[in-house]
Amino acid sequence: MENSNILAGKKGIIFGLANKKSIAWGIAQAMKEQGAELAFTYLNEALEKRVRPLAEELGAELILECDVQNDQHIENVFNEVEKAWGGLDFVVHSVAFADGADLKDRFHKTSRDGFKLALDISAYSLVAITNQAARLMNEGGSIMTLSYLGATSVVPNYRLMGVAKAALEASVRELAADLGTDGIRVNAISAGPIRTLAASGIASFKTLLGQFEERAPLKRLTTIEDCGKSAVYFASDLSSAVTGEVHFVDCGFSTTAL
Ligand code: 0WD
Repeated sequence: MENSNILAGKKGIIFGLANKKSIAWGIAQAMKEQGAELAFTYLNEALEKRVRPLAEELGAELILECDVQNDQHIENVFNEVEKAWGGLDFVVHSVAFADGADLKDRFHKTSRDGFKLALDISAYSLVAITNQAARLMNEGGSIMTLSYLGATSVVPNYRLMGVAKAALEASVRELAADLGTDGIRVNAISAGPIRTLAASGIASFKTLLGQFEERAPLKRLTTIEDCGKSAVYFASDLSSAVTGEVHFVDCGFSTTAL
């Protein structure tokens, strides 16, 4: 993407970078190119080894541990952001998880614990993060998350994650309504299927990609760079009147029936 400093002077934090295939990496690169200053979180020590060099490659100084199931971690992250920056302009929530066992079996066999885990990490975490982020967004701000078509339609093998994404999208609307008076916008980017670590938990993903490419109006797969460009729009003032929205970045796939 051409560098035109759309995000010059803006500071934001990205949750959910795992490696160079992550959607969060496409978003981080695009935002950096447009002049944003970025902070990152990593899930645990094992992931820190992979995330820290990537974050440093983009000039990040704040690189913090955050398991989004842990309220103390989330609070600590935003305390550190407050100390370093005093305020915050945007947040990227690019986190999801479900136990593989709960994605493989028939949906009605989903366990209570598996359901709670998937909804906690993939949907509630947006609410918990927004709660902390909002107190630092004194001049308004933009919060965005990543969703998928499985939130509103049945996609083969997506199962429990579809339910989690439905909760995530409903949370986007509620948060947008709640925080509008504070000038904080909350939106979701609904990405087409992309081969990442998270996607490897979905059975027959390769078949899904093939069908997607054939049916999508643009006749190609979605990339992390596509997501990055839309994320720049959401973080910037270009989307100043857009909130509570689920924005498809999927080569048009969601507009087709067959
Ligand atoms: O096709 C796809 N890949 C699509 C992904 C299509 C549409 C949407 N999405 C969504 C995902 O559901 C997710 O919300 O995009 C978001 C990012 O996913 P990704 O880039 O596809 O996958 P990945 O690179 O694996 O990043 C997700 C990361 C985790 O990676 P791993 O693979 O280690 O689980 O979410 C993070 C973790 O880094 N994560 C957590 N972070 C903090 N606390 C937690 C947690 N408890 N659990 C997972």
